[in-house]
Amino acid sequence: MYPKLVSISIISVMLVVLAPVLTLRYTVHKTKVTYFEAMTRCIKNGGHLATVLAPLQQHRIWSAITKASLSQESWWTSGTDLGMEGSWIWLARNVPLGSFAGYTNFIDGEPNNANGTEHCLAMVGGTKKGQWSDVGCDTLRFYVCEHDY
Ligand SMILES: [Ca+2]
Repeated sequence: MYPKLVSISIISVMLVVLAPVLTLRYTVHKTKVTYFEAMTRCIKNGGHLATVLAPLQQHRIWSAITKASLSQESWWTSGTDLGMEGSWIWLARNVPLGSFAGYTNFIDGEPNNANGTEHCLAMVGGTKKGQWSDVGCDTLRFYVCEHDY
């Protein structure tokens, strides 16, 4: 390929990947609900349960949580492997975890599907500072929605 074409291709790919990252805003909700209730509530609010494709999204979401002084809590995202054990997707966007440059942010030893009942992905607060774990979908947690501007 010609250098110009290569540059244009690279810029196009970056825009496709980055545009959704940069044009989302996040809302944090301090009501404890199940994964599916969180998903439903975000949609009712005109958004989606949060998807964390890239480090920048993780940073922006955890900043919003920290700013709200809620970094000790744990938070629903849209990650789940409920459809097929070990095959994680961001359900709200229907894309696999790691779609962006292989990025994931699990706590060491997670996901561990403890007791065979952990199929939904939460950001864990406190010392884990927003890293991810699989947890039971019926457990009650705060949640983060994302909205297009
Ligand atoms: Ca786990």
